Amino acid sequence: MQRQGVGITITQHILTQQRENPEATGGFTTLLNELIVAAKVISREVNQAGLVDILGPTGKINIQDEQVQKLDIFANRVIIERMQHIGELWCMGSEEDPDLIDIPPHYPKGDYILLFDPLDGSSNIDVNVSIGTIFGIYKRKDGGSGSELLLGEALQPGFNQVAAGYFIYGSSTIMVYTTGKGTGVHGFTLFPSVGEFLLSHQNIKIPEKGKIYSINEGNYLHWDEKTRALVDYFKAKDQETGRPYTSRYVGSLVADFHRNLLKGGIFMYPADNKDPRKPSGKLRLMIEANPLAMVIKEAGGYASDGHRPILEIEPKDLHQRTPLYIGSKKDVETADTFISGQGI
Ligand code: FDP
Repeated sequence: MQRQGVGITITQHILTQQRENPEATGGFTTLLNELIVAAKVISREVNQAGLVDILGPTGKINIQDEQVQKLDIFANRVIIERMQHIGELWCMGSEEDPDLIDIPPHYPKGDYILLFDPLDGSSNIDVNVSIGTIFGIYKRKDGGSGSELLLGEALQPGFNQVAAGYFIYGSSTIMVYTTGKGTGVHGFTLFPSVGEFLLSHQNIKIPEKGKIYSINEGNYLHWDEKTRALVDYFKAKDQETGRPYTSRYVGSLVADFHRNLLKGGIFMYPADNKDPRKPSGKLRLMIEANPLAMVIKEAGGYASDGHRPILEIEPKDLHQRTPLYIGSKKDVETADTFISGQGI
């Protein structure tokens, strides 16, 4: 029953889902609850950006060859420190760390694997544009019984995720998550005065076809002809198919994704020849693409690398990159037609 004047809290929602699953032990609920606490701490710090000395780069370069911002480091540390003690995790993997992060020996271990991007869209930190935390949760592969931390146990295709979602630190702080299998995608908004995430977006469904295309068009000259033809298609005039689409690109994946999830449309980060070390584009399969692909699938949309569903890609590396086309089902199918076929 909904409590008068408060609404459904995220904890209430997770507990209800747990009760509906007879096999649930409560461990997963503990895991999500602790992640939510970490996000509240990050949200508080993001809201203070500019007031305290947490803006700006540290001068360090992370393993993705990007400037590490101070808030990135803070968010990474908060998540690791909050999650390592709960006794539910086998290990973690972060965008900021080259290798899997083991659980310190003085804490108990569990069977879940948490992969996360602590602060996505970090180039937007200094300019008050929305940023976010992305997470995907897996279970240790069947048969993984030894205590040694093996990368092979964590490298699983996205369809093995048991939950995925993101927090967006924007005009308000919102958490969107799904546990898949038809349970739906739900959004919760942080009520600062209550200190709780309250259900604000129940069972989100993305329109089958949208009107927005999101891509960094400054890379146009670095794309192959198929990619250029695809983007030209969305910009071309055609009344019957509702073109031209509107262009919207924030440059924070989580913000661009969230807008398109609610309004419909397609986000694209294709392969390009900008940097020979990153021929598959910029985004990471395990830490960015897979969690959002699980969310979009559950919301009725689709995610692909232009040739196959993102969720079916067998990962070879924790930090491997992938082209990403994600959003309304029909728009992503159009992208596939251009990228892997002859176009329309
Ligand atoms: P950022 O480098 O600011 O952290 O994956 C990182 C990401 O942002 C995404 O959030 C965003 O969609 C993309 O990179 C932006 O890349 P471009 O600047 O190349 O458009």
